[in-house]
Amino acid sequence: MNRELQRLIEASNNIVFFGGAGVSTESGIPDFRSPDGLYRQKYRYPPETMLSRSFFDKHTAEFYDFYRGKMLFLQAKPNKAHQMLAKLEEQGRLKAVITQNIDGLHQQAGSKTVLELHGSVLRNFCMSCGEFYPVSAILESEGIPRCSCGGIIKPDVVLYEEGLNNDTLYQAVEYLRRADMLIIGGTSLAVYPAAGLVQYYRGNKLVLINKSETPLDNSANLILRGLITEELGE
Ligand code: CNA
Repeated sequence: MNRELQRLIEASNNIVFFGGAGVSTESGIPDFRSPDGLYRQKYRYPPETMLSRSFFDKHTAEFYDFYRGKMLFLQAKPNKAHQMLAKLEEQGRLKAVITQNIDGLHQQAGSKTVLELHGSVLRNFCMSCGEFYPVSAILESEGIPRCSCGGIIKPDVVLYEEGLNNDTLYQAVEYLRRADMLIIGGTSLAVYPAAGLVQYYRGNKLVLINKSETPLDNSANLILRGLITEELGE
């Protein structure tokens, strides 16, 4: 772990971590905006379109082709950054992980308080009767995944044009308001309203770990440009 970051962590007991896709790239899951990210690849439509609610409603089969191939990485394992966050929580220093990720890797690493702003690929529901389905129901089906009642199964993932869960937002704001240290990592801070949440942190220990520039660089007390597993990991 970076020495200065370690010093700040050791002087804190109410840390919140706010992260994004960059936390999981070293687990083999591509992010959106890195040079090898999903947004730099060519598809028939831009990824924002293919991951939008109106695309899901109008072109459901095509949505699932894209989703199965590009959003589901079920073999991925937590990396050293996920593991360190779980350890800091176990030590009582870290109170919550607020994530834009939908991959479930924080929980797999042992984190307990994980606020998933954009949902999770691991939870799926029938749009007609509400029946729960594991991700295997999406992966193992062809075309449009259907419930036994005939309804369409939809991942519990927030698509573009959809709102965020209000309870999750409220909890995130509460954790951020109370935090004595905020570590932001692996996010371009480009996706709203999620990125706007970090404004609720009012303290003077704001650490940014990101390979590339972010709109918050000027406000950070410490900026680390290395890989998140090296800056934060053991
Ligand atoms: P983003 O916009 O793709 O930004 C990722 C940021 O992380 C970039 O600025 C990179 O420079 C940086 N980065 C990438 N790898 C590393 C690394 N190893 N160490 C340090 N920095 C790194 O992704 P955001 O999360 O900001 O955007 C929000 C979207 C992406 C959310 O809606 C997510 O649901 C969505 N997403 C999630 C996943 C996932 O669950 N793993 C994967 C791809 C996209």
